[in-house]
Amino acid sequence: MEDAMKNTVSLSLHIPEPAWRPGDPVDFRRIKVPPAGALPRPDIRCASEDTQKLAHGLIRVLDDQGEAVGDWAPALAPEILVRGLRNMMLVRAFDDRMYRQQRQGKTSFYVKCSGEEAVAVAQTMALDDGDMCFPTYRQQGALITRGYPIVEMMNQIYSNAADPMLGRQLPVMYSSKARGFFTISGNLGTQFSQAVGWAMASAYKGDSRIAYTYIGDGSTAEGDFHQGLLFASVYRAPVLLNIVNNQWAISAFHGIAGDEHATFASRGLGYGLPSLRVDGNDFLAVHATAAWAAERARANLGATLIELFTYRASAHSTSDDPTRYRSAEEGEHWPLGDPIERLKQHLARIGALSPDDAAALHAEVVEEVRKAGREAEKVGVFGASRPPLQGMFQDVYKDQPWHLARQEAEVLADAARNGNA
Ligand SMILES: Cc1ncc(C[n+]2csc(CCOP(=O)(O)OP(=O)(O)O)c2C)c(N)n1
Ligand SMILES: [Mg+2]
Repeated sequence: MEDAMKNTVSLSLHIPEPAWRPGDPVDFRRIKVPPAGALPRPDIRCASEDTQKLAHGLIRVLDDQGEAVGDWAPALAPEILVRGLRNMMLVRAFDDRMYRQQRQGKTSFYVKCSGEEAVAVAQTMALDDGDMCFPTYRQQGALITRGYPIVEMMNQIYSNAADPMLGRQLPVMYSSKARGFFTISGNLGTQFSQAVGWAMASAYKGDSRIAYTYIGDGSTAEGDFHQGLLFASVYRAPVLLNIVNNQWAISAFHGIAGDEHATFASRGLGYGLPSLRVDGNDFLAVHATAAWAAERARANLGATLIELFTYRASAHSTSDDPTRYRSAEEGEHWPLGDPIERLKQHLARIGALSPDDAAALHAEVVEEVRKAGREAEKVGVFGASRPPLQGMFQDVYKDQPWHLARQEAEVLADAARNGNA
């Protein structure tokens, strides 16, 4: 009897590994890219289980020729699409410049969102300005789309005397109450449950504003993600819950966060949430699905989980060298293309923007970024100028506690003695 219960094979642990490492050939054939327009757009009153195919498939609107096809194709005016293109171009030009500035020692740290611009830009354009964004460090596109001055972002990146965060945040961790952009936190995942809490409060107060939030593929492995989904489902919180699956979490590939057997979007089905998996490099698909989820939230139908399937085209941050863990050719082989090039192709096809006009638009945003850069650099770059010393004591507590008041007085007296005030 005892023998019969013994294992006949020795156990082995499965540790997910990426299909290739630097030096290996790149082969993205495992990624199934369904034709654009193939998936239906259900009624917003649909149940979670009606979205099974949408959670396991991939919603796409733009086909290979740049034509918008299928039920999800949004009826957007060409001017709005051109504005979307401009916003994405501006984000990319901003990222490129700030990355270079870090290499020149003008800031300590920078994070690009190259290849993922459609995610924040298209969604923010699909929502109302009063809706509250709970971003990660890769959604600078939301802030730029809402018209926050890029020179203010640069002042923060340079940690200079005009830094709107007064030196209390990392360079890229922006915050803007006026633009409905919740303070970015370095503690991954926290914004997910905070967004759900904010959305619950909005509903509890009978307000009309909804929330939208983002989490990276790697960060879905944090408990905050699951807590967020549960509360959002139980209380039908009016919130868009986005997973940005850019395939990498620094050097860890998506499989280690658990998408080898089921898509990230399908996590939502277990919580009874309608769930969509979307081509994140397709501006029209991102816009259309966000608008659908927003309509559900505004009709008191609750939260939607959206996986935005995309590719992190650049390094994780200026502190990272991706050639050490992924093939340098990966980006060229990415099967879903580039969001800016795809929207440009569509605009040319519908006769809304010629390639020459697109080139002029690009030159215009590069100049806009350069001008803002000059203005910020006049105030000072990292090390040459700094936020006021008192800044670190401000806005930390509503009423300053006695011990901080004492520390502030000591620091200021010390600075005055040393001529650093
Ligand atoms: C709680 C926590 N754990 C770990 C880190 C370190 N860290 C910073 S970014 C990052 C990778 C996140 O990857 P992902 O969630 O996929 O987002 P992406 O950077 O790809 O946008 C890690 C592990 C952190 N900041 N916070
Ligand atoms: Mg990631």
